[in-house]
Amino acid sequence: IPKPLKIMASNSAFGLDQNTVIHTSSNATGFNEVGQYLSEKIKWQTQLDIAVNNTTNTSSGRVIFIHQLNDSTNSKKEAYELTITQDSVILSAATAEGAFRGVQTLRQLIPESSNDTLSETKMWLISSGKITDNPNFEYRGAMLDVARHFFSVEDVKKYIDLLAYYKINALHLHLTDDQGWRIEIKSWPKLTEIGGSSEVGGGPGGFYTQEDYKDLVAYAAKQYITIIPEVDMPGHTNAASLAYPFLNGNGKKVEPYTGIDVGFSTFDTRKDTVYAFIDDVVREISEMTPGPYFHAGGDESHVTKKKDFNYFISRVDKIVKKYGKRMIGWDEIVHADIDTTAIAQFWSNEENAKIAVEKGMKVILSPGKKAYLDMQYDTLSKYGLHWAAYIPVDTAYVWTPERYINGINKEHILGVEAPLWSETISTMEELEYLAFPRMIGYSELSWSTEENRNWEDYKIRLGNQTPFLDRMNVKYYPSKLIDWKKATLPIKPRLKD
Ligand code: NAG
Repeated sequence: IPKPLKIMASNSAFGLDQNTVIHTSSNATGFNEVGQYLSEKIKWQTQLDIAVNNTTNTSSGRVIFIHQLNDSTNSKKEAYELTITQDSVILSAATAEGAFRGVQTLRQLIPESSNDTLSETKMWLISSGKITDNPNFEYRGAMLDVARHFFSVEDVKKYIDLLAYYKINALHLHLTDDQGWRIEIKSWPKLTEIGGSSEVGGGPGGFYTQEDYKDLVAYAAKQYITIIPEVDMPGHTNAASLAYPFLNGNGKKVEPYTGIDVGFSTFDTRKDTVYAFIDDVVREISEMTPGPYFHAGGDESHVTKKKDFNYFISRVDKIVKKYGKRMIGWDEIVHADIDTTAIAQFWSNEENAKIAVEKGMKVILSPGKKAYLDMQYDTLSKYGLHWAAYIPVDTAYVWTPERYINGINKEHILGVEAPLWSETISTMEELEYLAFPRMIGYSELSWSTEENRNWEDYKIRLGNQTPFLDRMNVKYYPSKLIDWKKATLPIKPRLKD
């Protein structure tokens, strides 16, 4: 999972054992790192120590080649080809990013246990054949709300590791909301000093220092995941206004907020000082963010007058552009006068999504009824909300992004993103319960083509994810729709090997 574009199975197997070596294209950027990464993951999964580019050792062992395709006409960024025979595994890609995606496929092909009858040493048999793969959508995202409840750097890193395994390439961090401001801004220190120390339910909150944030960005980048920072405005801004009351535009005295209502706060959209503040925030965050996007929120500004909202969004769009980023906003932003390079993230209003497309903007699909990870699975679900729908594992998977909204087709869609809002969850275990297994289905919805997706086939492959999820110590929701294929051998969680 996600299902590759083309699979041709053949009738033998490659034996992965302690004599196997990994060879990478020496002069291609990033390929050696991908080889090292594969070696670490093989060790984590099998305990085998596989050498990378160790030329002294080649004659005895079978080889995994990771090499760069020289064919510059076929330079699709994330495409790869995997050819497995009895003697070798050849993973080829035009970029290290493509090779990295291919490595995830290879990891999934390594069986859970070794076949010790064939050889004196332990050997893992990888079925032979050829896989040709390329994603259906270029943007395959997950969103995590670290504002309603704060999640530590370690928690987010574990989520990144899990997302990478399923070829997700964008992690959108919802960094600010009414209940908390989670990112250090050096020029406005009270944002985190005051705005960072609360959360839903009155807990202690928390925030990322700039060093923490850079650490997360770098950690994600190594797994070819782009971090998309979100500062939600002009609504959802109580925590910022609590720190700096001049920002507040709703006329009431700013009080700390730890409930779960939405739509009651707003920035003052008419003051230049507010835009000077936003300029600093966008600049500091953009300087730490190598990715091309800045998410400016824009949802549920219920107490901001429409005219003021539109004026605000178009001014923020210009600030975002000034710092070299492309603006993403929730679908409400489409009414403002903004550059058509801005991207609308559809979540609830189909008319807004259609307006985006008429204006020539691209959309990211995050339909609340299908892709909101914070929706309960059913009435008995321990965590989550259900304002949009109950979303069982099959409902989450069975829909077609290209045909979800009339008139919005493949060419209008940048990709799919699954948001996880955190009003009802505060621990990693709770996060995992809502995100898994549904997130795995969203990865297939955004990577695999419609012809390659089928619930009956998917649900078997999902059941086969159990050993990986168990080894990662993921507390997934054990939906009765799935036959969870527990490993026959007890798996000790090896989180930090
Ligand atoms: C919406 C809000 C969000 C909230 C979520 C809960 C968007 C774009 N906005 O009301 O702040 O956490 O639903 O499902 O989703």
